Amino acid sequence: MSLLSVRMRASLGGKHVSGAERLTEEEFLPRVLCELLRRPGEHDFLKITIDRVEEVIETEPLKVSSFNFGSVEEARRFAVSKLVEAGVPKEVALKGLRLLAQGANPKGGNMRGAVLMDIRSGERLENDPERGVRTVRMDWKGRDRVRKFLLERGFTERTLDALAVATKNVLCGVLAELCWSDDPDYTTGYVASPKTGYVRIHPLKERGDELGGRIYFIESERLEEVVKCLERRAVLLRGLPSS
Ligand code: PML
Repeated sequence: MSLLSVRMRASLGGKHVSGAERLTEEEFLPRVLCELLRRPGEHDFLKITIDRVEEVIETEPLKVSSFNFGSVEEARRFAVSKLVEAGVPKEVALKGLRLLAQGANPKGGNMRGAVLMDIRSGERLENDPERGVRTVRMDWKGRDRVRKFLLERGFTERTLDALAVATKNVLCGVLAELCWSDDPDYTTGYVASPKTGYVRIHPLKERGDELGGRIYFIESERLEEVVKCLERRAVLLRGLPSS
């Protein structure tokens, strides 16, 4: 099946404000473009990249579970326990958590992409620690139907996108992921892994906190192969999410 990969990035005053990924058949491209152009809110720069992908892998989404806590501290403790369940040594999980909490960009603040962390030693593996790595070229088959399904059950559009990212990551060899948003108003994050599925955790940060991002725990020997898959392979999620 030949599909088009469509990527949108928008920023305001040099700061990233919105991004989106779609895999679409050519006949639906005008509709997808209109939707992506409506999405970013206030911005002064917007870039859309389109390229054709010849090979697409289909997979089912990770199973979803949700947990609510009374404080960020409790929620973070739970996130660490889920990372440990996924096979991350506790000290490495704590290192990942601290990094996200203090801003993983060595120049301060957030990174543009994800941190790659060796699951055994906690060493950072990305070539460019400001940019990190981006999971791209993934989407839902029947996106509108899945979106409606999730929104009706109290999930958000962010869950739709993040579940696609997390599922593709697992397929590419990411052994565990920790994520929370850099949006100061969005405090739900998640841990994802083949073992735990997609575990939504609330609240992983305080409202108003602008720090966030993603840590991918991987085996350093597989670095090249994992990055190539995250950046190049096209993945379509099929079916509705289940718990
Ligand atoms: C969820 O609600 O399922 C968690 C989504 C995390 C989104 C992270 C992001 O968009 O930056």
